[in-house]
Amino acid sequence: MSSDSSRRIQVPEELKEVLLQFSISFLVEQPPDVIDYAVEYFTKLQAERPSVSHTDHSTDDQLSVNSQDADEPPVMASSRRKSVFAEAYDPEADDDDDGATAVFPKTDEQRARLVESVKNVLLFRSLEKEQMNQVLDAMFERKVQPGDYIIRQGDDGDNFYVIESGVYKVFINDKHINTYNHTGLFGELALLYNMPRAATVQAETSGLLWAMDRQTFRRILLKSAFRKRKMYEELLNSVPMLKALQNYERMNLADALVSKSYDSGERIIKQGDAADGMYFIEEGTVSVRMDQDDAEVEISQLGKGQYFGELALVTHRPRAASVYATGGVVKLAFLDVKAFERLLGPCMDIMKRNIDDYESQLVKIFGSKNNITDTR
Ligand code: 1OR
Ligand code: 1OR
Repeated sequence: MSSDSSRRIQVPEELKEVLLQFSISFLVEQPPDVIDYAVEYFTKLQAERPSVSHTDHSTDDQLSVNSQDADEPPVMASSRRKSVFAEAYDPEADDDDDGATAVFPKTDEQRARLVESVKNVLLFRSLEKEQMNQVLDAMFERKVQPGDYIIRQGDDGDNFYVIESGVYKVFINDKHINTYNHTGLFGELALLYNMPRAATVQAETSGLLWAMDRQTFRRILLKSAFRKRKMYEELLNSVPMLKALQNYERMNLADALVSKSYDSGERIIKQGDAADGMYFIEEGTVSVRMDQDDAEVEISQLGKGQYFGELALVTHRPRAASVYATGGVVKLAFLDVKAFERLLGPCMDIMKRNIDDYESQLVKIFGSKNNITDTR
């Protein structure tokens, strides 16, 4: 009967796969416009496929993790094969709030180790003291042996882990893509975006992890972490230099940023000072000025999507210039020097090239090299 055959419409596997991967990338990246993103995504996919073929695509074709151009967008989650179609996700509407969080009693010694391990966890940065205590209470210790699988790609997310010790390797489709050495965290993505595990994580050595269950993660951390990644997403996508980072690395950068505002005329950086971090401009403009014969000369103006304060961090020298807020309130995202060193390695070459530019400009403006980059 015809009604029978109409019920048997088959959705081709390839279509399912492509749409699933697109949806996951979309949800992870949260671009402002679905159509624009789709055009960009599929154009890229088309350009990247080796040849036109309708046969089975090996997932590796579509993944090519580390070998891509710096600016490719939709890579990150492309390997998730197992379904669980992540529905459009709004953490504000999310209500996982079901009673008290678990408390795992700890000895003083354990608690001290835990506090030490979470010290640099960026996701915890914006927590209030009370929330931080809840987080510490809810974490439990897990010992691992070499070869143990902590997370398997495609599984549903149960825990999120902070590393106290041990080396952990990350694989996507059996390809080694990342390594954690005795520090860091993993397993947050599946809990944050309500999606299957993006990668497999395996212990290379014995080690110690601090785990937090899904409920606690979602109750205490989800909204703040999600909001922050979302808030800085547009900014980070608009800074050309950061195209050298993978999407996942940009998310980690978002966790590390701290917002700061300055009124027009306020000094943000003083020439000659020691450096504690760098800035990305979210809104407004700044004026870069250099001391010259007892006066300050403006050498540059910078606006939205640009950055400054990197020079002293790269050269380990005092600030080469002063920077002032100009024209209305200036909103900046500050990255401290520790996070800079940990997270911006892949951008170092680009920054160094820009610094070479400063030097040639310096010669043009002042007629001589002012020692902005010479190391003593
Ligand atoms: P999860 O809950 O999805 C696997 O479980 C974890 O591996 C994941 O959270 C991250 O915490 C961690 N892309 C995706 N996940 C990664 C990556 C990664 N590295 C570590 N994890 N990439 C590596 C970036 C240097 C991007 C690969 C394209
Ligand atoms: P910083 O950490 O030394 C001052 O603090 C910042 O001003 C510096 O990092 C740069 O990010 C930014 N020469 C030196 N620093 C500059 C320059 C610059 N422009 C912006 N900064 N020049 C201007 C080139 C158009 C060359 C000097 C004439």
